[in-house]
Amino acid sequence: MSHTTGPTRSARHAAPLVLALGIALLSGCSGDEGATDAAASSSAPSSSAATSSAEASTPASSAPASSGPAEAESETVAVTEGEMFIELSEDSFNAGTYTFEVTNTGSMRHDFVVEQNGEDVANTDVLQPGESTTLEVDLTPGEYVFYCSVGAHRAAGMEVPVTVA
Ligand SMILES: [Cu+2]
Repeated sequence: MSHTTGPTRSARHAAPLVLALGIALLSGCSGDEGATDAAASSSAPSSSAATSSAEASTPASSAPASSGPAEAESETVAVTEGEMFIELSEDSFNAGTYTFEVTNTGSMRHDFVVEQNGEDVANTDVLQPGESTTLEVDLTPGEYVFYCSVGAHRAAGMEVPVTVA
């Protein structure tokens, strides 16, 4: 009878080195200038809720890729539609809840449809020229296409492929 020896437990427990990278990208707010960075005692981004108020719709144009997941909050994305394009104020999407503010700036009717992995998951009503509306969508990781379903607009260019990380 063979008898195996008991497993030796090598409980290595290396304490993870936590690097607190406080990258505060303060895009210039309109109005109050000359606000110096008061990096006084804001440390420890622990599990407590980082309350960032001010749901200001600041379309940060081409912001650098933010490293690391931010807090899960609803984000507002401006969607501008016209003949024959769809323009987004955001070009990088992480999983979470988004509020799309869709504005039809064209002279034709357009709508806004969110397609995930080939299936429509949300859409607005058809917007008349000059109309706007909002659409709240929970984005999960995957491949999306934002498009207009009116006529042959999608084939004419009204589609934007989006990858949600
Ligand atoms: Cu359209």
